[in-house]
Amino acid sequence: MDIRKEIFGEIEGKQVDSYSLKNDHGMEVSFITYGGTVTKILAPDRNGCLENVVLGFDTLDEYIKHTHYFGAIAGRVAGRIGNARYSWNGKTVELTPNEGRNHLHGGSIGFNHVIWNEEKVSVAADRVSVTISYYSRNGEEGYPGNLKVDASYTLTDKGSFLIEYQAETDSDTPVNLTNHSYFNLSGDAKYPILDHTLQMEADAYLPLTEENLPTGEIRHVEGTPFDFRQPRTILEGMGESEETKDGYDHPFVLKKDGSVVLSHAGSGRTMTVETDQKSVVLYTGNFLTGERLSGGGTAGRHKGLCLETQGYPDAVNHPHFPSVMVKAGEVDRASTVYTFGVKE
Ligand code: G6D
Repeated sequence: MDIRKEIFGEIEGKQVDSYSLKNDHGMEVSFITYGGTVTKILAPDRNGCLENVVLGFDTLDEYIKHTHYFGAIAGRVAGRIGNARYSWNGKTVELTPNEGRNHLHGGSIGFNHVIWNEEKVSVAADRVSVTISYYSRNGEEGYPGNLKVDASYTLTDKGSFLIEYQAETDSDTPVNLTNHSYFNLSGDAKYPILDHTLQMEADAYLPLTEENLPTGEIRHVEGTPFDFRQPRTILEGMGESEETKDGYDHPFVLKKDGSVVLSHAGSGRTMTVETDQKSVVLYTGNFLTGERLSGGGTAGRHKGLCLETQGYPDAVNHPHFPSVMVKAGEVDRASTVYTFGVKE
């Protein structure tokens, strides 16, 4: 087990570092302190060939310039908040409207655009871990309360990558953090993800408005393109439905302790996602443009898919959704485990 730390660049005189976590079987997870962005996950295929299974870049400048949140932490609140506002205890809170009239992924300078600080590095026989932190000040993007956030990235010797968040605030505020990695198990973004097989323990999904906001309905997946209770490919799922003709960008309601399994027949790679979060947004890279990626591949429509484990989007405006509000003095925790494997 090993951790390597290097300087990745600097922004206005502030250093951005990169960390590479390695286990004893060649698997590697790299991330940078800019946005807590996961830049590389090397995972073996059925022949033991290690390739990058997330979309990423080689330079800081490319991460600063692109608008697709590749690999980044999304927050203070991931997803959209309608009309960039919500009410709490009789007060209306106005947030930054950074996508039309709505608020997306924490605003114009969300957690993906800030430099996180190293808190702790630990190396054990079966895992290596780095914890980074960010102090989000009261009023940032309109959010109330000073929020201290820790994000811990851990790689185990069994091929699991854990992302654990911990947040504490001095005033009631919504918190909904996720990681926005685009996965592509073919390796180095060689092929689109339409042939990836997905199985999700989710009986329901949240239909969306024209603005990609939840309508408030919680709809059963039976007989819909959102039924991944049995494994099927993304393309099979999309079918001819109007809702999914361009791909998916939808929240799924996970069953308690529900998991998600993504696999790619061509490489034999599998990825199992387990989380304590109540939903997962499946986004199939419908709006990706042709950025040149590390490893020589190019981004582009459906060249990666996100499984953004999180609370329900726009929960602050839907009282019947599970709340994402964190009270002053409370500690909010969230964790997701991505376990990589191969199948014959
Ligand atoms: C688009 O609608 C999608 C979002 O879900 C995604 O997170 C973003 O692109 C990167 O806005």
